[in-house]
Amino acid sequence: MHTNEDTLGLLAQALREADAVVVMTGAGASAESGIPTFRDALEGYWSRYDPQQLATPQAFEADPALVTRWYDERRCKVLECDPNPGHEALAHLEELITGRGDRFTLVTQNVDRLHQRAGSREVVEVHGSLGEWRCTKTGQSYLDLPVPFPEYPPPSPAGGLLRPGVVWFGESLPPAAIERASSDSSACDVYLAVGTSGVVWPAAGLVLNAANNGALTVELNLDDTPMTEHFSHTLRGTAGELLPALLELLG
Ligand code: BV8
Repeated sequence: MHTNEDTLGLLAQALREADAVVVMTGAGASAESGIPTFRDALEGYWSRYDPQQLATPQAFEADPALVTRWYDERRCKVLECDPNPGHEALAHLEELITGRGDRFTLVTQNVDRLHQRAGSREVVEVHGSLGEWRCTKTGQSYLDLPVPFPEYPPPSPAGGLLRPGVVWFGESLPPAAIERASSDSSACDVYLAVGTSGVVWPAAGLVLNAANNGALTVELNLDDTPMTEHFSHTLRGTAGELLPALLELLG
């Protein structure tokens, strides 16, 4: 059984030698920024809802006001939060790897844009973003609209409604994003998953692409997940502590 220290040393060495690196993040990467993880019991008024039920086209169809209010409140919350040391460490890791001419891809299931605010440049958002809203009538995308919306559901300038630019359960992932995530995961030497419960597909399955390519696969999480068995190594602890420690080792 490897200790965190052993695994950090092994991971740092593999990162020094890697030609291509993929990091996959989930809600746990943003937990230390104060953003509740996707499956943490929703807070306050929202605690009566199951996020998996709210994050669906059916819920939006049934009650667009409720669903758009939930997303707008999350959008406001995210804008009040800041990237944490884990986000910053991943931005530094990207600089290190790309600065020496090797490939780095950050695939995120998160919709909070904190990676970009921490300085990460190559971010593949496989589940969309709270910052983007789309007209239900024209499909037109609107970015960074004033917060909060004055009413729910927010009307779109084209006469339809605005829906959040996230991928709901039952919706396909943005083709370009999942294509990029799949091909980069299949071609990497190191695959590091940070703070994801590994229950949402197809994102959860990307580690299999990396493992099939003989990559070193590491799962950074507080606990085991249904995908733990597919990783060659695990780091157990918080992203905010372990990622800076990794960057420390990389100098
Ligand atoms: C699709 C946007 C075609 C919205 C989200 C194959 C098998 C089984 C089911 C399926 C399958 N293929 C498709 C499905 C159906 C479904 C699915 O996966 N269902 C599962 C849940 C049973 N998938 C889909 O519908 C996808 N679409 O495949 O289209 C299709 C369609 C229908 C049928 C077949 C095929 C679309 C999925 C996208 C859904 N949208 N988000 C929104 O945000 O509201 S997913 C949502 O969950 C968030 O994006 C979130 O990021 C994501 C995953 O959750 P996590 O990020 O992992 O967060 P979670 O809270 O779960 O866990 C946090 C983790 O962090 C924990 O492990 C915790 O221990 C750890 N942690 C906490 N603190 C820290 C920490 N770690 C480190 N440090 C810390 N400090």
